[in-house]
Amino acid sequence: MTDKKIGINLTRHIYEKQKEHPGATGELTGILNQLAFAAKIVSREVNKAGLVEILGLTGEKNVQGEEVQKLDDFANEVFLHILGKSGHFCVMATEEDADIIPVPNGYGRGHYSVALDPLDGSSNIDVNVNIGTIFSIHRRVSEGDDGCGADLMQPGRDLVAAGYVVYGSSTMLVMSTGNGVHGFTLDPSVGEFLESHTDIRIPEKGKTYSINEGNYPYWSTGVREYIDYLKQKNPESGRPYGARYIGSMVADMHRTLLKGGIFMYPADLKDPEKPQGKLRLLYECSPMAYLCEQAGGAASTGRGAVLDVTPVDLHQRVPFFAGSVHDVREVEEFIAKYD
Ligand code: AFP
Repeated sequence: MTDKKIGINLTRHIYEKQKEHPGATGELTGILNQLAFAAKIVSREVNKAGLVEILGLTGEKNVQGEEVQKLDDFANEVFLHILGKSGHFCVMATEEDADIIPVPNGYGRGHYSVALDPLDGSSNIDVNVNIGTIFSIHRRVSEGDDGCGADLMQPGRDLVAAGYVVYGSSTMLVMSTGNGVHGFTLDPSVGEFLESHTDIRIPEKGKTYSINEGNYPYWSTGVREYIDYLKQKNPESGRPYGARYIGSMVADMHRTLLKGGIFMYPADLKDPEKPQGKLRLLYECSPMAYLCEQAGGAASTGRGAVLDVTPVDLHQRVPFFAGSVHDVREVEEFIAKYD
């Protein structure tokens, strides 16, 4: 029998990567297994969402002031329950909770912190469009028993692992532990994530741009000039670019990782309360930036690498431009020139 016939599951992949690091304790393997387990539970619920009483709103708003969907709530509970009791973490944070989340008593504290967007793109749930989970894992920096905010508020450059799960035409887990980016597709018949995309590399230059163009009047001159430029006819440089925008970061970034191009959520003047755009640093931009760099791409705030931003707030937002190196450098040039 060959690996090709049976497939390599996530556990074996992580185990084999771990063997390349003689000092590894196996804790990261345990973490990724628990994340995969939680993702399977959420995937199961997402797949039958139209059939059971789980579509729609809970009637509450989250810390971001956004309407909470029932599935949002469910995914948040599942991830916190499973990760909180895994013994691997000292503290957690999610998009749904204003403050850091302590690990429940009686389950031990581990050497890592985790920040999560349990169900990103949730406004797409009710219309059966792809949604996802994003996770980022840092090694704890505090001492003592319980972890604290400092364990979470670390630059993306110091991540030890990050990834996402996309609940789409199939459920896929895409992650990196600093050795490239690898994708695993859930085989529901055996209940395992099987390696399907080894060492994902972003093409150096893309053909598509991905942005909510309805925000055009609210962007800076540099961003507007860049988007106008992408739409000009210039076959030698591959323009005009095609446009693709799902409005679900995981799905838009998944396409960008596999096919290249650029995904953007710039700063805009639409909402004075969100002058830095919409996307959150800790559990959206940092982990996606980590994956981009690991796949040979780039991720920028428009003025520097996202991974170099030191967080000052748990739910901080940053402008985000990510994907093919050529395209990210080009938007940076426009921003430097016009803004
Ligand atoms: P929701 O979770 O409210 O659907 O927001 C999704 C998201 O955070 C991210 O996944 C998208 O890329 C982005 O917002 C879409 O925002 P716009 O609707 O403003 O384009």
